Amino acid sequence: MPSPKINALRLNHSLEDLGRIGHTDQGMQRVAFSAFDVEGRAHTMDLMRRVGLEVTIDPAGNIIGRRDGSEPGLAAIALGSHIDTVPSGGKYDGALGVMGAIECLQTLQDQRITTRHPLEVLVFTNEEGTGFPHWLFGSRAMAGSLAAEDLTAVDQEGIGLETRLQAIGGDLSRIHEAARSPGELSAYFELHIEQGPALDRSGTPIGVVTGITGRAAFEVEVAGAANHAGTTPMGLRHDALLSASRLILTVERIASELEICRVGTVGRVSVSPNATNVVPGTVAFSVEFRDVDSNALTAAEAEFRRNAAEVEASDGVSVDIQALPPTIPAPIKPEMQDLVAEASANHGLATERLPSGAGHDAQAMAAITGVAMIFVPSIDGISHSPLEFSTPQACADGAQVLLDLLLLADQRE
Ligand code: HGY
Ligand code: MN
Ligand code: MN
Repeated sequence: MPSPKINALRLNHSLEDLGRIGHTDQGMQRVAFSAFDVEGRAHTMDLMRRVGLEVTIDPAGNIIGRRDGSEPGLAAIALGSHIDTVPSGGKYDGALGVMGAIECLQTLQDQRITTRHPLEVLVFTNEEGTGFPHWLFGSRAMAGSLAAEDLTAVDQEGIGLETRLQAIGGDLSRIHEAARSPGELSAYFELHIEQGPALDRSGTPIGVVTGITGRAAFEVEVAGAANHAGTTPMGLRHDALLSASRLILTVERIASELEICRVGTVGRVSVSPNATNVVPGTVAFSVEFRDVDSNALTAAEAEFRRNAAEVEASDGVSVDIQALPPTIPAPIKPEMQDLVAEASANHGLATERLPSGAGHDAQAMAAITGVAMIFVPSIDGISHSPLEFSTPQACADGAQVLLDLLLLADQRE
């Protein structure tokens, strides 16, 4: 029997509607815990209720929409992603997975289809980890894998998690109640834009994700000596920005020339006192290395720390390196990949198997259930930018495959 068809126009309208929340001339600003994020969450919960979901918020602020199945003893099949964006980001990253999941539930409701398994739509808190620098926060809380430093962190405004979580209906004092045990969920499926160039270049409509990258991230502070820019001889300076620049070039060298890991990035830098006529006293910057191999991340960290010790000795500065909780790579089981390929073939959609260079909530959820990810093409491979774009057809193809995937899993498990 042919599977039910999602409504492509309705899906793309819901993407446009959500895309207006936090949209500015500089791109999407729906950063986690911001007023735009609070508004986007309220909008999304309203949509979830309209498709018959019972909506709750767990202590980590994750939004959980649940619908019973015909066999209540079965563990729920979950669909989801995130709606928080990076600053000046795009309107498809995360949003497609959430709006696609809601469209699947709307289609089932329209066609009066009840699945055997209960269904859940999950909207995870602070996937990006930009405002509040600990990414995959909600999904790691649900997977029971938060570290102590996740709970004591403060964001760039010096505000802690307790306040931020209260603003979105979470509760830090009960954070560990967000954890769900293995077996509570039957599977977790995530539709997402590729955020890279592979599918667009090959003209393939659906990506079957084979694994999700790991990440080693650090907050680095270089402390030198602020001094007068006009009177301080070059040989007597301890210029924190000069030393930081040497280390920033090292990050690039570790990933490119030395090929120790796949990519390395410094995305955020702050200089103090940040004045034209003052030799910089301190510089704080972010570092992240990514690779599907944990050993490569370990080697990249070691090389970075070795270079930092050299810069300390040569420049007479101190370099403090604080590691964020590591994100381990998550392979996706072949049988879950095959299910995505089968769901795609149901609609004659060609597939390509590829790893994800981006991190996703699915990699956290892999700790407690079987996961699968569906990618659709990002035009020119652009993401985390106002230029991020996926065509309405691509978004509809992805949502259709998500629905077929859920129905195949519902029949099989
Ligand atoms: O940064 C990432 O890889 C993802 O978009 N959070
Ligand atoms: Mn994302
Ligand atoms: Mn992202």
